[in-house]
Amino acid sequence: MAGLTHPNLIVLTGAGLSAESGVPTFRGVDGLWEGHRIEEVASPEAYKQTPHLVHRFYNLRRAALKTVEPNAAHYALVRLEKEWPGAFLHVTQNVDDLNERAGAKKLLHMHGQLKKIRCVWCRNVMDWEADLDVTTACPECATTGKLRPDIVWFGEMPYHIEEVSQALETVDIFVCIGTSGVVYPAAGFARQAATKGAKRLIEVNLEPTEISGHFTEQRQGTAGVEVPRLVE
Ligand code: BJW
Repeated sequence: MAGLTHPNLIVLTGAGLSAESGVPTFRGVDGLWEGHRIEEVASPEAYKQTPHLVHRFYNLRRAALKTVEPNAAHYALVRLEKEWPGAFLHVTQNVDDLNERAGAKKLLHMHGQLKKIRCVWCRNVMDWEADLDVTTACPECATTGKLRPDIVWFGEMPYHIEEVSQALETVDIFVCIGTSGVVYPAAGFARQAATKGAKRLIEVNLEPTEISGHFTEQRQGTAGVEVPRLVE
């Protein structure tokens, strides 16, 4: 994939990366959760109005992580991370831990992680594997009812934006895998990369997306097949 001697590479991934592992995407045919759109369960307003529903949504998904494994695309990205001659950054919108389980190190979770929780009272962020509900007390400050998934909901500021913006300044190659390109700010990264002078912009997806027009190359197919092929 290289061309320049030490090109800077950014990989942006979305739900399509983990789809073949059995993690449902948000906007596909299986995109509704118990009849709810993601916007109805992933916002501060939803959490305020129906905290039980929101906790159940995240408890089920946190528990489901135990039943899934990384796929060929996760492993191929780790190979790329290890062998890439220039700067490498993988920015994922995914909240699962499949990249880490495949061995990823240079990874930023911009929408948080299912296996982390946060106390809105004492602000501590903690690793968490069990179920969470409105009666759970914070292990750090003992306050009850202030723990929430450490997930970036609609209307909240995604994590690591400064770091990503800086990397976009000097990006040479931008690869986007398995995202529908409808959720900002991530949906704007391809356009930003193009504006900053990235020479190759590659999109891997089952189908054209809202942002396909910004890419110089399309790899239409499953991430499990197309990502290892791209990395070879
Ligand atoms: C395959 C495949 C296979 C399948 N192989 N491919 C109007 C205009 C612009 C912005 C806004 C607006 N109104 C509101 C906003 C802001 C809002 C937003 O973007 N809303 C849009 C819906 C319009 N954004 C926010 O609120 C964000 N914060 C923010 O903007 O703060 C202000 C700010 C300003 C400036 C700079 C910085 C900040 C926060 C967004 C938080 C998103 N959170 C979620 C849920 C939480 C995580 C969780 O519970 O899991 O994150 S929403 C959900 O969508 C999740 C995902 O990370 C995110 C993106 O989804 P993704 O990954 O693209 O999945 P899908 O399902 O949409 O697509 C899957 C794709 O894979 C498809 O294309 C398939 O074809 C493909 N695929 N199988 C390859 N095997």
